[in-house]
Amino acid sequence: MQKLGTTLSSFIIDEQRKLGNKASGEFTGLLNDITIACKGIANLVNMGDLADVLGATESENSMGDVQKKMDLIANDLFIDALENNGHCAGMASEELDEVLTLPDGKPRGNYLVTFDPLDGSSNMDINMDVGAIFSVLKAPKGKENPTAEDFAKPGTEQVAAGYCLYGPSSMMVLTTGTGVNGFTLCTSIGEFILTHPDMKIPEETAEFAINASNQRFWEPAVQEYIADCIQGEEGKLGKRYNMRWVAAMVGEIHRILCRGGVFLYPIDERNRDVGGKLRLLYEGNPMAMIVEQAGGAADTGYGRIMEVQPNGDPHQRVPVIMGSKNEVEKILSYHKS
Ligand code: FDP
Repeated sequence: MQKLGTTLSSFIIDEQRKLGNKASGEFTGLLNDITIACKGIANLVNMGDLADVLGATESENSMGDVQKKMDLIANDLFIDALENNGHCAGMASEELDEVLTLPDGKPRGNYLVTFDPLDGSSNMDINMDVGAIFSVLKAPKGKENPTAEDFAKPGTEQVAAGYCLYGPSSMMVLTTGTGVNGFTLCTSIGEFILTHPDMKIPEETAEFAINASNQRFWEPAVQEYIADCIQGEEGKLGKRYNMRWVAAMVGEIHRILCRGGVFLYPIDERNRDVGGKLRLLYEGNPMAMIVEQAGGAADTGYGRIMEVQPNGDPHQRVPVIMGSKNEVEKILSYHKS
């Protein structure tokens, strides 16, 4: 007889049970809300043009990115799943200018959630990988409407982080601070099933991911490292490298979790004033927690991403270098020298 395996809900309940009578079930409920949003998004992403979700809108987000139709739909699905069940006290989304206050009368929970509801959305219209990234923080006690200041916590204070990859299959990858586990969506029963227990990033790699078209804008340390990778066996690093660029951070990090590698979105001349391209709260911190929990490293080039002190702007950006531990350390040695 075919077995169903461990579902994401039963896995989380089991994890919480290990905490004994300290667990109220609220955290389990919160992760369940996020899972429901991701299932809703997976369904529409899979339907593509049949669900009329491709193409751009006329609006831009606070960073000046043109919003895709599916950016807004995914954002609404996250909000809808999180604002009604009393597990969450406030949200911050890459697609919203300000942090979101729950409507009056809705029950408040003990957690704050930040999310990028559709990461890599420029892949949406070409039927390539996209994803959702989320991070969970503790909400301030007794505060009806948390503000941006309450979200300004370093990544070390996250209680959970995860992403959902919408690729050939949809996968939820989650950490609650005790390792990383991956679940594949079984579309016939509508459940995420544990398929990748205790994911670990190999420490060594010879694969890098960077948008090479930005090469002339990078800092000297990154220019030098990539030039040495391209030199292969003849270069200082003494081995042949491979390159990949999915153009969706979720896809890059998933590949790195599966077979190792490094992903770089460094600071460059054009984004130096704003601190980089990727967002600390929606991308940097959650992915750094996942990568570190899987045995990798995540750094800005100048320090651990999860120790960056947020400045209170929910859209703060950060340079990103993450993946296989020994390779990240190698890149950091270029920064030091
Ligand atoms: P996107 O703007 O399409 O949402 O979130 C930023 C991000 O994608 C990352 O997911 C991705 O790795 C990167 O930007 C792609 O950047 P390029 O436009 O430089 O390819």
